[in-house]
Amino acid sequence: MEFKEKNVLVFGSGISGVAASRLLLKKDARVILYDGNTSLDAGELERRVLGPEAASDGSGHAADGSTSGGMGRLTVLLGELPEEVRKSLSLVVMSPGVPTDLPVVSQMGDEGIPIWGEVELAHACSKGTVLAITGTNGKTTTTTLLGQMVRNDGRDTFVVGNIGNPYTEIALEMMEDSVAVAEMSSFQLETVHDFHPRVSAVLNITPDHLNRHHTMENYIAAKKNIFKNQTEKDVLVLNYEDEVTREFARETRARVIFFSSRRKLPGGIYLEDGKIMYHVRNQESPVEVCRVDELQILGTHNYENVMAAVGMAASIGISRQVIRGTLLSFRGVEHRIEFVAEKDGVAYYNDSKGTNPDAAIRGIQAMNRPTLLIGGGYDKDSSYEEWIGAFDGKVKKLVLVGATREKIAEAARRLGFTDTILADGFEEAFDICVKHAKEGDAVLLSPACASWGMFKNYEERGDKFKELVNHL
Ligand code: UMA
Repeated sequence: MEFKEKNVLVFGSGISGVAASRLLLKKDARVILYDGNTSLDAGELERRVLGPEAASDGSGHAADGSTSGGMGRLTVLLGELPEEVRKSLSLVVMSPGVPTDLPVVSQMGDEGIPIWGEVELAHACSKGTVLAITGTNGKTTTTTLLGQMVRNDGRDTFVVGNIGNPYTEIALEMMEDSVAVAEMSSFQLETVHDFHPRVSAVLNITPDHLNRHHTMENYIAAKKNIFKNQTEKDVLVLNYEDEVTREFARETRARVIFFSSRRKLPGGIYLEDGKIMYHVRNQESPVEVCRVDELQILGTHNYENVMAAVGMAASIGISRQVIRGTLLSFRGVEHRIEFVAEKDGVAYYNDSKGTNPDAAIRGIQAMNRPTLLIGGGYDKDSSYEEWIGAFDGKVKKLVLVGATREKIAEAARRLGFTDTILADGFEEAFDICVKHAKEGDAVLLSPACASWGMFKNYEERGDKFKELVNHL
């Protein structure tokens, strides 16, 4: 698409919207950066897009609400979207967090205005190879690990997407030989059209974000967009042990590489006797990639992430030596079952990235001490029974915060778990844990809920937890 002199609405002014606006201005589009939140500061947003030097006047933006950054033209709009603006649009670029079924979005769609996600815009404007990863859990670990493999192979590497680096921020820097390793959320995949990864992976699918997608079918349909444009020349890496992802093999044109943590897979990657094995199709015998006791990350879910990254890296010709070397030096991801410190014999673990029950199950499974668990947060319409069922006698006290605290306490009561305490805030929850913890115990932040409503994101929540631990 030609963007020059076109009116493009960028919906949402978070990091995706700001990066998308900058890209579009460089393409000489007329950008309307729009956000429903009227308490935002339009001048500040303008400065974020254009940089402090380019801001038009002391108050932030020009009288007509628009400014020129010496590239295209930027207007910042907050609140209701005026009809005359809507009618002038050639394209809408959605931030991932903005629901696509908002009435104004449906209306624009009905009026024939193309609705693209921020990822679609990045893809349309960039060159090079894309390796894309999705799944309910493990995306960030797999993306980080694969990014390191690609970088260690000496390639021009960009790690982008849901991991926290908007793809549009670097899209114009990508050259023919560049590689983007992209973590893709269901929100981002909902609004792609021509997005076409050379290699993709779906790690697992369990219920998440149902308040946004409404049904499991919609959630799965969004995830499937990762491979919808892949052809026979591409590769799709799938978890054989997940009933949903296993079936995707029937629906794709791409060459499938399966991985399994439970069985030997001819032509696939699998875990056998504590070793990760890769049986490259058409080769007589499998090769050993590494022993799991050589890795610095723990747990079957992590071995699955490793297998997915191995399959993806091998598919673009990264050597066994580079893959193995990267695996052995990989130390995992911050906020994911991260050991913080031991104080007075109590071990503190930050699993703030446990933002849904399934991820939090992995958090509690990794504990090998009696645990005081901090849970609760934003309500995504999840059900918590399975998570509570996975406590397995390890949880001494469940300290709950946030919008979901009563709902979780009620679910726990139904399952016969009554050692719950409702805290009025995050610090209070932490203090309660410290007070009740005894030598030999663990305190685990693994909330099974998003942080929204209490924190900006899970990183801020995890950082707060670490700060409190370090102040003890
Ligand atoms: N907004 C509206 N109207 C709405 C909803 C939101 O105007 O109805 C506005 C808000 O007022 C706000 C802006 O949209 O100003 C926020 O946009 P956003 O939520 O898309 O946030 P970004 O800062 O652009 O971050 C997004 C991802 N956020 C979400 O998907 C919620 C980040 O993923 C991602 O790292 C970033 O793009 C770069 O790609 C975070 C996340 O929580 C980590 N992801 C979810 C998850 O992992 O579970 C999917």
